Amino acid sequence: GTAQLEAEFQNRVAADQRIEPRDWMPEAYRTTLVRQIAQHAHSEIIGMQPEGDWLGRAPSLRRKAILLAKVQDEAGHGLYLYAATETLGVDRADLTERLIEGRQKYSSIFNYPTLSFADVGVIGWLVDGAAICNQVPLCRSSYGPYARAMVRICKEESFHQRQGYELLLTMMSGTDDQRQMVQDATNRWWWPSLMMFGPPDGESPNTRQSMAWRIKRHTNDELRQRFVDITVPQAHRLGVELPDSALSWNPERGHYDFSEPDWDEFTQVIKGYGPCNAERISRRAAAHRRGAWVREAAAAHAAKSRRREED
Ligand code: FAQ
Repeated sequence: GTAQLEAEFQNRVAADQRIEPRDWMPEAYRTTLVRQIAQHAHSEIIGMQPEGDWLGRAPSLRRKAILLAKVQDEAGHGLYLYAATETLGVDRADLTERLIEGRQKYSSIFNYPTLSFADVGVIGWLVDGAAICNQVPLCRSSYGPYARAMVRICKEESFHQRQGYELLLTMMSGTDDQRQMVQDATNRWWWPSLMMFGPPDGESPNTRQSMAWRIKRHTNDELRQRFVDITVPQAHRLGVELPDSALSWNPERGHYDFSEPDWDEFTQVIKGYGPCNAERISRRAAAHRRGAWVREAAAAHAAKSRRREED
């Protein structure tokens, strides 16, 4: 009966064995995976917009080639992640509808504007840096297709982080104006980057169950702390200041202390009232409508090929 299936499932998860698409799984496990993986996929696709805005204004051919490769990687990540959700019995077109109608979320971070080319560097450094902290443990997530997708994604995110940091090192050895641009971008992206890890543990309704199922391996606050500890020395090396006067090494804890982000702002942004939410979704919706004929043509072609094979 179900109780026995449930017990076998829990034992496999506890033994760190992977759950695969055809295995029995509790309905709530499936629903949680669809929620998290779809949200992750949407984030990758919406996340192409802030940096994509600079493709036509990159300062050199080299910078443009690097940025183009990064933005294309993000499209690829979205595709693997949509494919992973489809193994759970949902349809990608339906997930896109849910995103456009505001019934599914995407990461809060992509609702802020990119005001200068320094933002491209800071997104690579901080946003991809945060994404790596959050995603490396997901390579050991209990659901096989998600964990395997994360392996390649994390390798590409490392390249993204490095290109951002290298761009910032270059700008920091340039003019005073360039250094000022980097500082300004850092000031604007620091707090939203900390919010990427989700609400504080005490206000995170999903963490406990997701950890019991080994979908998540660490709490939101643990990963946020890890990110701060990794990033502070990188800021020193760059010569930029992180905009938090409370940031200091705590020898007793063996970690940096830091201030709380503005959680009211976070709530507003995930409810749809951030600076760029409306623009991000309306562009996504327009691209989806413009692509309708491609999807129809591809479906017609697939149907025709199937009929030919049957004949
Ligand atoms: N934004 O109970 P929890 C990238 C929602 S990286 C929006 O703690 P959970 C790479 C949460 O969904 C970005 N919503 O939830 C890139 C839940 O609402 P729901 C994508 C957020 O799932 C870089 C509610 O708050 N990465 O794209 C956020 O246990 C540069 C309560 O929260 C991932 O998606 C937020 N920041 O933990 C691309 C990683 N935080 O769904 C381009 C995978 C929380 O019940 C350029 N996801 N919420 O309505 C995860 O690790 C987890 O889902 C968390 C949230 C940690 C994000």
